Amino acid sequence: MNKRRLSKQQQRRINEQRTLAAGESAEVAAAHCNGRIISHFGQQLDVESTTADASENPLIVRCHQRANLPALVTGDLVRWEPGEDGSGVVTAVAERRNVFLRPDSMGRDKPVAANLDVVLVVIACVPEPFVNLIDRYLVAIENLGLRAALVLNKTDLLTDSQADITGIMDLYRGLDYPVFEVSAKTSDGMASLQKFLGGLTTVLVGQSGVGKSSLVNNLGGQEASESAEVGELSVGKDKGTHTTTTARLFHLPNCDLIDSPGIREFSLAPLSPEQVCNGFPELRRLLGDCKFRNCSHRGDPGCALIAAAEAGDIDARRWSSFNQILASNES
Ligand SMILES: Nc1nc2c(ncn2[C@@H]2O[C@H](COP(=O)(O)OP(=O)(O)OP(=O)(O)O)[C@@H](O)[C@H]2O)c(=O)[nH]1
Ligand SMILES: [Mg+2]
Ligand SMILES: [Zn+2]
Repeated sequence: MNKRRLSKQQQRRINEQRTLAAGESAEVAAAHCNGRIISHFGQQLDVESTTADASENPLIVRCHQRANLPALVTGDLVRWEPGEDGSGVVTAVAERRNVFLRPDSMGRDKPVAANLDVVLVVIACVPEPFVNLIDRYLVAIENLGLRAALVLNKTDLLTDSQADITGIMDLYRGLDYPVFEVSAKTSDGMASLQKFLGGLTTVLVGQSGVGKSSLVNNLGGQEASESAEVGELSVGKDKGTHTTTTARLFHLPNCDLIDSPGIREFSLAPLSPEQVCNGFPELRRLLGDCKFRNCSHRGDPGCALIAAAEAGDIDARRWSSFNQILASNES
């Protein structure tokens, strides 16, 4: 036997790699796909078949992925083949339209979900929200070219002493982010959130315990075929208990939602001063006005950003988180 002749299987693999290496547009590559990743568990993936009748009766197959593929995430469009034991194998992935990344505990960027229309940053009256955490999310989202929206959940728990929380929401409204104030418990405000999400694929992100999974369940309604697991806050500490452990895509009557595991900290991967500016729309528009093109915005003469902040044109909370993020990138 001629050893240099490729087996059919090898030939097919090479063809697949060629398809990917050619850098096809997402549409063309996606046309070759027959599945979408709806969840992943370590080395295994749950792939939903997107071929005929799948919307009527979705076929979900537990798959492995070929070793030559990059790390796949929920929302990825893939090509898969049935295996011998009822499981399947993912053989190719479509070019991603976009991907939401966040750093792991070692500071390395890890993909969370792909092919998104919106990243919904969820905060709640409990656990207490921080402008700085919201801003770090927004900087990451803006720099990935994704669209951000904000939800304040648990408004049923809002007390008179928490007026600053509604002030925070007004701050982001003033910056033109879509902002919603809701209660997944009482359904207050949910109708306008549902309308906004219509027809879109959205990933929900935010601290553990803010109610991301509860929002998914509320939006899924009574007839939802499956629900996301919800966990109580820790007793005495009002902190989330990391109930959701993997990003999972839910098909809801009018939209697709990806529930993601909550986090305690969101530290950004290293960014240049320009990238940090990019994450603040009210500062981004001043960028060209600094005296020096390579202005660090940290005390350089003729800095348009500092001038605007000193003139009171930039909200003090935002200016403080901008400087914190710049400082964290200097070390
Ligand atoms: N009072 C009130 N409690 C809520 C609301 N939404 C969620 N909760 C409660 O908040 C707790 C946490 O909810 P989850 O939905 O598990 O929060 P999560 O953001 O998915 O948390 P992780 O999966 O750990 O990231 C649960 O006890 C929920 O019942 C709300 O609108 N009002
Ligand atoms: Mg959850
Ligand atoms: Zn400057």
